[in-house]
Amino acid sequence: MPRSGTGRSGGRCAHVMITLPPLPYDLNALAPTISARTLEFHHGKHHAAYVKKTNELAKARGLDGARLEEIVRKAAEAEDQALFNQAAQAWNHAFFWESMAPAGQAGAPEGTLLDMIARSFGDVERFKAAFVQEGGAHFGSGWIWLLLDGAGALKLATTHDAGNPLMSAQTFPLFTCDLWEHAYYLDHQNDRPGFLKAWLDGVCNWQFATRQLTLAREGKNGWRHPAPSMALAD
Ligand code: MN3
Repeated sequence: MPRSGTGRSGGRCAHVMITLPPLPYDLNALAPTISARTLEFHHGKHHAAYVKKTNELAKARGLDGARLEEIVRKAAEAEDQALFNQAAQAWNHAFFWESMAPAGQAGAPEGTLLDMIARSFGDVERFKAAFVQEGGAHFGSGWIWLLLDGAGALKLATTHDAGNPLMSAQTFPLFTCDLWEHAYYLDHQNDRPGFLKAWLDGVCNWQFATRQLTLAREGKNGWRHPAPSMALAD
């Protein structure tokens, strides 16, 4: 088990822990699409709980100190649904925060990304309609992803509950949107399609998607969760 240089401090062991990444913007930066109150609970309660439980379960499984991507993969391989649910949700939420930008700073599809959207969906408006339709039709909790597939085409996919594309070498996520009711209910009530439309038009981070696409095309790793760091824990 990894230890700090001192190993122990005040009777508590130092462990290498997954940390809750801070939001990359202010709590009110995504309003009115996502209110400060939604973001405060979503990040500070929901996401924080997934991180906490991931650390507890990873430690119990001897995965203390592993990167989050590795924990997700090992949990999936071991069919450890309890750990997979927590770890994948921790990863999905961190990726989701990066998938958004404050209104006015979100950019628009340009260049290669725009060309690929046109090739895969017809045009941007048809892409948006497909995103709202697929995300709106997804039954229950989950996520919608814009993916680059192994053939070099863009496609939309939804996953249930904590599911994510990390297990597939054939798909590379460009962005995701949370379809769980806690993501939109305070602001949009049951109107998930309305939330998805506002999300695409207002806060979808096209600059992040462009960066992911570039990394994928260069054969590099995409966005990774911040490395685990030393923390004091019981
Ligand atoms: Mn969520």
